[in-house]
Amino acid sequence: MGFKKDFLWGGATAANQCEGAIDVDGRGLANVDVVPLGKDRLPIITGKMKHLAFDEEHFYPAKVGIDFYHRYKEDIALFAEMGFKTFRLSIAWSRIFPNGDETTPNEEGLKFYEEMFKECKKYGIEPLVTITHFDCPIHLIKEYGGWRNKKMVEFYQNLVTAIAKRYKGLVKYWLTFNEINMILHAPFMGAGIVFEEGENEEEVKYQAAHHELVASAEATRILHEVDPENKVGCMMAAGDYYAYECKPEDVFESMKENRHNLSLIDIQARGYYPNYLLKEFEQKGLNIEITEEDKKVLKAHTVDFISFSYYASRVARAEKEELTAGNIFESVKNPHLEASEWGWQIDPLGFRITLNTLWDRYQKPLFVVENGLGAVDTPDENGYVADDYRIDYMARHIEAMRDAVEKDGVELWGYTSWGCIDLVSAGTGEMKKRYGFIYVDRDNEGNGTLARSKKKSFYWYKNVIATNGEDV
Ligand code: P53
Repeated sequence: MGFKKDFLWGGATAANQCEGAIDVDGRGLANVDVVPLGKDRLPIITGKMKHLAFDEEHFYPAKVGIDFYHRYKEDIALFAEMGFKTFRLSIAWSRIFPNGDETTPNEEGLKFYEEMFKECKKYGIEPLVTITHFDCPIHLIKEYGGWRNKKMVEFYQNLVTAIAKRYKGLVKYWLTFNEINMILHAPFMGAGIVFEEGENEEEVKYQAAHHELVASAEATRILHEVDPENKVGCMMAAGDYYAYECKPEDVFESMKENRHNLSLIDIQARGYYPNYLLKEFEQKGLNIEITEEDKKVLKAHTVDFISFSYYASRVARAEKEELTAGNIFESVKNPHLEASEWGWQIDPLGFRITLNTLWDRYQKPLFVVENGLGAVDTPDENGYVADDYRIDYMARHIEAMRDAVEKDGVELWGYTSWGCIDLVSAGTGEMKKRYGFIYVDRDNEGNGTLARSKKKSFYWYKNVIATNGEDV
């Protein structure tokens, strides 16, 4: 027996990477709107370069995205044709609270997602909702400094209360923060953080992370209170670190890297700070404010399930050299693996290993909410994309996932592949780094008709779902 009968197959997106329509129906400006394509993107998303408004010299892919805001009905119909059981999307905070600190939500924003959820339900598709996927209203960054400020917890609770009440009965599966550990790598994207000259960046990041952790626990409380049927998950960018060699120094390094990556999930899953992290704060002299009340909240409202993205495994080595290129997550190159065109190391067995690590560590149900291959697609003269490379990547990963379930006994609720329809890359802002089963006619510079067409993988994934992952 492989996947359970009601396994949730589907695909995943995020508001800022597909919706566009950033200034309609009362939506406020968000951090993710003003991150441009090009060489300034990395310093901006990592909080090193302050950039909180549009200018003439950059191109801003989020302005239009793939125009999902206006085309979601057509797109959801295509997802339904593939047989999706679930669709992961995120709510743009600034559609609901344009500035973030209002007390009354924007009705047009609430209405938009309500319609979208109803559209999903029409086809029997269960929405899987990320409350925050790298977005933060710009006003909250300018006025409060983003998640470095504890007031954010309150604003986030207002958001959660509004959507929990409004979408009761329409949405059952919720994720609090997308890739919460991304805050340690790309803090502007993860937490609206822009560093000030000379400040202790690690302290700022962990303080912001602490606020998100408390907010996540409060969200779990609210969602459970509003509807005991709600299932609330955390979400991390996963991928185990291997030791480069079997020498103890490399093994120790890999243990440290894995802990670094898992630390915030340890807290969301278990309800308390792990000793190794508290010791690290102490040794580095990081002064993180954690109140007794915070500790109670964290303890009382742990998550129901663990969700994660998996694209690649990583390697740790005591002597650091030969880092892979173009990644937010730095890793030593693994000589045994091939990499994608963007340098992400392809490792299906690593997926099985990571699934086992998370299951063994937390003993909570898992949900794979991102996986896939970012690649350049070249349509033929008829506009058709024969993406065998993507099919190959996904087939091998789905097989590895099946082994984790069937042979290792991992409890897994579902699988949503990343960017089921082509969308803007979070890391690079490119359109040409595509993940979809559905091709979108748009290029890096914004040329194209935005028309949708089915790739070869569309038909392949349809069959995967129809056979419940048996025939890949
Ligand atoms: P892109 C880096 C490493 C792992 C996951 O990424 C990451 C990133 C950010 O680049 O993000 C997740 O688009 C994220 C999605 C993102 C996806 O991975 O850079 O949750 O928003 O699009 C793929 O190829």
